[in-house]
Amino acid sequence: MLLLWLPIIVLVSATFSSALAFPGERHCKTQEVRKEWRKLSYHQKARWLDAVKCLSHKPRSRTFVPSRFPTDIVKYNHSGSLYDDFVFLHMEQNHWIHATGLFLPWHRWFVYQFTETLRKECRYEGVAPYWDWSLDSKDVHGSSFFKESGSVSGLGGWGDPNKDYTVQDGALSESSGFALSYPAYHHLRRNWTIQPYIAGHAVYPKIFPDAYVLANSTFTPEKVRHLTRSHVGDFIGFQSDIENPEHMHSAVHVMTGGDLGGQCPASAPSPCGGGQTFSVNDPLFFLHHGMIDKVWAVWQGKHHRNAVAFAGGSVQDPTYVGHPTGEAPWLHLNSTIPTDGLFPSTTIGGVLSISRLCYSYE
Ligand SMILES: [Cu+2]
Repeated sequence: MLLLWLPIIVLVSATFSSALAFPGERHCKTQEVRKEWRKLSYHQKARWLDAVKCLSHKPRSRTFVPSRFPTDIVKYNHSGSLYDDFVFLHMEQNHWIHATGLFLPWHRWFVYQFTETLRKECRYEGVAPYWDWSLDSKDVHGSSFFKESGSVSGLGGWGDPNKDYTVQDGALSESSGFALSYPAYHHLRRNWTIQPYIAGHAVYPKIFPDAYVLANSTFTPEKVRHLTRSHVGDFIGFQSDIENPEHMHSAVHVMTGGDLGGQCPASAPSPCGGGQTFSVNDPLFFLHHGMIDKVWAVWQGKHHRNAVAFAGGSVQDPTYVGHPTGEAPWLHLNSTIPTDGLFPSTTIGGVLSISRLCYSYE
C-alpha cells in the first residue's frame, strides 16, 4: 500500500521539474574546482585544517536561533564555538534532514556554507576538499589517508582505545587545541569498526538486515559506478540507495566511528543521544559529505532527467522502511532549506545545480 505512493511522487516531481524556472545563468565570479584531499598540496591541506581550527576558536554565532527541540539531544551550549554551532545545527535538525527529501539538498548547502564561513571568518582561500573513499575500499584501515600524522597538514589517524578513542596525531589531535562541545566537552575521536551493524541488527533487523556486512564492501569503485548509472530520473530510488543504513553514506560514518559515527564520548551525560546527531564533530564530515555530494552531482550529470529530479517527504517515517525518504507533507523545489540563521538560507531548487552554485568536482 505504502509503495503505491512512489510513482505518484515521481510524477509530481516531474511536473515541478518541467515548470521550474531558474533565475538566468548566474554569472560566476570565480569557479571552484573541488579536489580530492590527496590532490591538495601540503600547504593547501595545512590552510584548510588551520581554517577549521580557527573556526573552533571563534565565539558562537550571534544570528543562530535553533528552531527544533528534539528531546534526544543536549541543550545548546552558550560557551561553544562557531564550529560547534555547525555541529548543533545538524543535531537539532537531525530528524528532518535524514531519511527525508532534504537529505541531499540540505547537506549540499551545509558543505557549501561551511566553506563560505571558513572564507569569511578565517580567511580561507582554497576549495572544499572531499574524500573519495572508493579509492580506499580495499584497505581503509591501512590507507595513506589515515596515515597523515603531521601536526600541520595531517588529518590524523585512528583514536587510542585506551584514551576513549581520542585521536593522538595530526592537526586535530588532542594536543592540537581542537576541542568540541557536543554532547559534552571532548577531543576528536575515531574508532575503526569494520563490521558496524551487528548491534543495530540485533535491535532493528528490518533496518539493518545484514548484520555482518563489511563496511568497505559498500563503497567500492564498482558500487559507486553502478549507483551513478542506476535510478534514471528516480530521485527517491537514488536517495534510498545512497542513504540506505547499510550502504555507502552510513557505512563511512559508522566504520570511522567515534565522532563521525556518533559514538558518545565517555564525558557525555547519560542518556546520550548518539547516532548521526553530532557526527559533524569530525571535520572529516565535510570531506565525506563532499564525496556524497560529488556522487549525487555525477548521477545528475548522467541524464537530463536526473539533473532536475527531486522528490521526498518532509517528515521521517518512524518505521523508516516504508518511506525511506520521508512522508507527507511532500517537499518541492520551493521548499526552504532550514539554517536557523547560522548562514543564509535557500530553496531546494536553489541547490539542484552545482554549476549554478559555481563549483564543480575534479
Ligand atoms: Cu547529516
